[in-house]
Amino acid sequence: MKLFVHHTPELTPVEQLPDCAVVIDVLRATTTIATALDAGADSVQAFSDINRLMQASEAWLPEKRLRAGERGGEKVEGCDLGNSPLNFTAEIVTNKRLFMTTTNGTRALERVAQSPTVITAAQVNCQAAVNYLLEKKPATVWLVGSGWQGGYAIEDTACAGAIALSLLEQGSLSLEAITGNDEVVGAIALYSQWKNNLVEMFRLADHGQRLLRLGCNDDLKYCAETSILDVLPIQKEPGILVKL
Ligand code: 3SL
Repeated sequence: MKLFVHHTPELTPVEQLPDCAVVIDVLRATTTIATALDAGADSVQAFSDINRLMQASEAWLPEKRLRAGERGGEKVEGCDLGNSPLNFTAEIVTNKRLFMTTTNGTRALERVAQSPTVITAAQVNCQAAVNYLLEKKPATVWLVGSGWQGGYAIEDTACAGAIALSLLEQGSLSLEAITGNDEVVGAIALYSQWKNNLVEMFRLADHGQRLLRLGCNDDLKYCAETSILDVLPIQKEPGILVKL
């Protein structure tokens, strides 16, 4: 297994695809996706464009769908929910399809949607992603961060590092054997430095600061919890994720 870390959708190569793409948006899209599927949502359909989301969701009965929209950290008008994972409770999401658009995470999903396998990871379900990779052993794995509007997001790279480090430790693999690009080594170093204080790192992060200004302190704490959910979102057809 060779790992490649790509910090943002924009830095992700366009002329090739991996055997398995792992899309990461710790703050907060892939945390929300894991939380919603764990809580009993039927599926998550991701859109980068709000108009396409509104159109596609019209075909579903209102009682079977939820529209979740976020731009700039805030809920999009006309949607049922924003992107705070804490709002995706069993009471609200059970048996519903979630139609979701976010600033960056859904764009990252779109970027690798044609890969043979696409899964999503965040700190909250990091171990589930590691278990899947250790079991399936895809030859090439891209850990794709969502970033923020084309820029780097430190929390996504730290999560990529958490996955890479767990693969090394639990798969008895050597760093040399799994490293596909320099970013993998950097991600492991970053996670190793902050793994005991991820919340503090999130509070320093650009997007963490943005969320704090919006009053989302509890979201940061929740998003920093490691492997509390044993759920793996996997793409069953382009743009549609279900629980494995
Ligand atoms: O950009 C995204 O995909 C979102 O996760 C951003 S936010 O955390 O909802 O603000």
